[in-house]
Amino acid sequence: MTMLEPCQTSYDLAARRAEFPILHQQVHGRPLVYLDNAATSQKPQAVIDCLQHYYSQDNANVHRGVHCLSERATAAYEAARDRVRAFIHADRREEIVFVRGTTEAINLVAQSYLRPRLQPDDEILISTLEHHSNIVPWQILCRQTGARLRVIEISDAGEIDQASFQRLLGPRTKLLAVGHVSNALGTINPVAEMIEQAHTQGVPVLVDGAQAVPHLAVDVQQLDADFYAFSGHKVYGPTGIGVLYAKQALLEAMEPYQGGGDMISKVTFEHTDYNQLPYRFEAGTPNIAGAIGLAAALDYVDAIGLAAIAAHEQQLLEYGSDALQRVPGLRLIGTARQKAGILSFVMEQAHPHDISTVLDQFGVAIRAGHHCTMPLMQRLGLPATARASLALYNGPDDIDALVAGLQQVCRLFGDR
Ligand code: C6P
Repeated sequence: MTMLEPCQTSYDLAARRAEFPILHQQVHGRPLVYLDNAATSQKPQAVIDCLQHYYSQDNANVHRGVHCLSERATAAYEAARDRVRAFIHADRREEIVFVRGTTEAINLVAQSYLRPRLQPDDEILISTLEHHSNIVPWQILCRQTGARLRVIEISDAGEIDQASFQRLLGPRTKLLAVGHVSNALGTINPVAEMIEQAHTQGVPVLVDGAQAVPHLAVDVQQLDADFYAFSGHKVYGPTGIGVLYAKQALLEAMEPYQGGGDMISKVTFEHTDYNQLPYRFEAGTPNIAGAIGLAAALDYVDAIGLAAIAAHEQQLLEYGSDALQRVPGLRLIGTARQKAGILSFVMEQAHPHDISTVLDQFGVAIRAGHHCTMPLMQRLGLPATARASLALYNGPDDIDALVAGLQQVCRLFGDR
């Protein structure tokens, strides 16, 4: 197979890579090629420095102390909330709830918003593409309330079947919960149109934005999303921090599902008055450093610009799709017209886990498995896929290294 020409771009890839210290190492004697960004992305020096500064200069609990460190920590934590608000274009800081990640955000909506509003035979609508984090919380809720989970079909290319959506959206639907970008296939779903459609029937919408926020500019007001969830660690921030955006009127009408410190304004043994928004939903000491680190990550992304990042990644996605399709026996899984950041594939010669093991010997990190989308894999008739997922520091040379590793898979497991 001939190597492809690197794609032409004015994007300063070398500068970007220089900002990520972890990338500058060898794995099994080869330069690390990190293509597992959908699982978690690497952290730029700016985020690492921010965390180090926080822990070495400002660390204290928030909203509690009147001493200097506590005031500094509180100011930085609340500034992080403002940063997130601006990043996703929310109207108000009260609409930004810090959580552990996308999973916790969805569970919060399930238990605090939807549970008290569900009757037996009500319906929750999701799609076949969903991550387990956008399936299981609704299943738990269905078991708790007698409601039913309805699932929108997809095409073989991995696009949501809009006719199926129209059919299933009805008077019993109490929530539509849909991913913005599929983690397993990379499909960008037409969430704005789906939200508009759902709203015509008075159905609120939760968008799982875990795989969208690192790749697309998100404007929650333009989308008119009722709830939007994402994780810090996929957008170059720390693990253990994430965001639930929710329209203020919805948050106002919700009961907290976790009780404890910080979410109260007054407690007696008889009664508790809850704190104002958004603290009502942030029980216990939050991940202060995580929130501050997330703000640094969003600053970093904004400084480069999501438009530039998206253009670079799209070019790379095309380059990667072309290159992979030339590998004998390889089939791309997920060929939607609108995609972001994901190259999922299977090979006739080898199981995805074997592919991943061989690639690791080449220093190439990908993910193999069901990607926490077992029902989707079942729909596609596959036990697993191999998945290369892109970030702003990947380049054509990373794809070339991936392809070189796959050629070794062909040699080891036999060409067709
Ligand atoms: N997907 C992947 O390798 P947490 O774990 O809460 O940060 O994110 C969960 C989650 C929810 N929705 C989508 C679309 C996701 O992709 C993920 C995380 C990772 O694809 C780990 S399974």
